[in-house]
Amino acid sequence: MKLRGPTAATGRYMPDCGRSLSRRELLRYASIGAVGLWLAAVLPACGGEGAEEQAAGPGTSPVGPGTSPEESCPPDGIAIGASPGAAANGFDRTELVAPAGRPFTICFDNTDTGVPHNFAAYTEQGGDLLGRTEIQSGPVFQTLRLGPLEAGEYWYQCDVHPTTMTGRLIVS
Ligand SMILES: [Cu+2]
Repeated sequence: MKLRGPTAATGRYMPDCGRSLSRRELLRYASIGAVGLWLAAVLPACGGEGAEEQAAGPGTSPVGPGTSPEESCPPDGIAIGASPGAAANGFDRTELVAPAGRPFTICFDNTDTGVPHNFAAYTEQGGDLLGRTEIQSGPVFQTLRLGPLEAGEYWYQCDVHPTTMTGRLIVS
């Protein structure tokens, strides 16, 4: 039997989501040693329950969701950015307004190439952490789910530059 390379196998044999493998197919995958690669390729694509956990591995952000580069900003996302020079000049916005009583998403666009930043929200300056993105060098796009928060004034900063990159988060 002629063996196929893993790449050819994943490309050719990727089944439709939801279709279970026959015993014969399983044996074939096992025989070419491509089961692991096949699982890695198919599970995330299927997006079924549990797939995310199984796909998570080394390199996955420990800070939570929202750091995947291919993730996009939802329509009601709140945008904020860090441009080149942000370490000295701050975020491109020093005030954000968010809705009270329901979760919302911060969309943080770090376009500061080679410079690490993050977005972190606190109850107040030096207060309790509400949520933060991973510290990563730009260019990187991150999202952060926050809330629900009670109406009031909160604090956000970049944890790398907490004296220059700061702002007020107004929840109303
Ligand atoms: Cu920073």
